[in-house]
Amino acid sequence: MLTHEEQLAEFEARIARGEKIEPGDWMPAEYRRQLIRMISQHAHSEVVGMLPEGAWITRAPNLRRKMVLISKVQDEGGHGQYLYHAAESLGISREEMLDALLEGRAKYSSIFNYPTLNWADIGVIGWLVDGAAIKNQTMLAQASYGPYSRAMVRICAEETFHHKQGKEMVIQYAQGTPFQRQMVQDSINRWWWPTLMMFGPHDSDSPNSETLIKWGIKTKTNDELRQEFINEMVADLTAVNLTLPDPDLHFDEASGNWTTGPIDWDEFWRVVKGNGPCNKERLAARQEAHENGRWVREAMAAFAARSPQVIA
Ligand code: FAQ
Repeated sequence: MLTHEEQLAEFEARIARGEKIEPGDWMPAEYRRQLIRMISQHAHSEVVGMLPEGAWITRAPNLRRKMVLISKVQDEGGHGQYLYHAAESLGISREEMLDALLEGRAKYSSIFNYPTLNWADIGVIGWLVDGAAIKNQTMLAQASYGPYSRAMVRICAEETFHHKQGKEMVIQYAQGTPFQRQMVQDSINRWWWPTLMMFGPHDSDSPNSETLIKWGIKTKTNDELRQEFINEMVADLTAVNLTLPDPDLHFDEASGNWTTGPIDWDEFWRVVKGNGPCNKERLAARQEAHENGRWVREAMAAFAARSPQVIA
């Protein structure tokens, strides 16, 4: 029988060797807690993330755009499913996670509390928001917890398609009519700062990063990922003659990085704490969807009770 210290040493040695930790394996309680926290927040983000884009399905300008958007929104729902399953493998139930979301106790990504005000927002979400999500999730595909890392591999493949369709739209509108150009620039102006906030607080204000990095859940910090994203996006957006809403943005020769002005962390925390532009609307939409699906859950439960062998 190993002592706790010996189990911990063996667990950390496995992570150092690059082995995946699987659901039945021994793991410290704090590793399990961190993963449940992060994966459930991530699952909620995917599901709530369907709302801002879903609002434009009926207003898509043509059939091709409508089909792509429906398929993207459906993918996000599927990502939520993979992630809820990954979290369930750690011993939390789907009901517990959904109750926390529906009662307003759970966090989900700040970005989805902003409104989609024009059609170009759909392209900008694809290029910027999915771009930021992919940057983070490509890292998480290396996470030490097997079910999370495998879910990320699959999700990243689909997010890459989302990213490309967004990029195609933004480039087309940036080179389009004066109205299209103005529409896409307005969208960039509104989404740029909230997208940078998606990466989370600066490293000095990120209480979870140290533990996540120690146990191989994250391999890069919030600021490292944000900087990589900024460097790529400034180059890409300026190449299509779009501007960024930051008078302090400049290239720093010494570090080789694009440096932004200060991020408005008061706004970030307001949004995270439930007081962003759309928090109440998003929560109400999820509550309504949950209520409308009650009969499906009840029918499934009744069917399972009558025909357990079919369900098995
Ligand atoms: N929003 O100590 P840290 C997507 C919270 S998926 C809200 O730095 P950590 C797909 C954080 O939870 C996008 N809360 O935290 C899509 C913590 O609070 P807690 C979602 C935030 O975990 C695209 C506190 O602040 N992706 O977009 C945010 O080390 C298009 C202190 O922060 C993921 O969830 C935030 N932005 O780093 C769908 C990826 N940032 O829990 C539809 C997985 C921080 O202690 C359309 N998650 N907080 O009470 C992660 O990588 C990390 O959890 C971070 C935060 C990077 C989000």
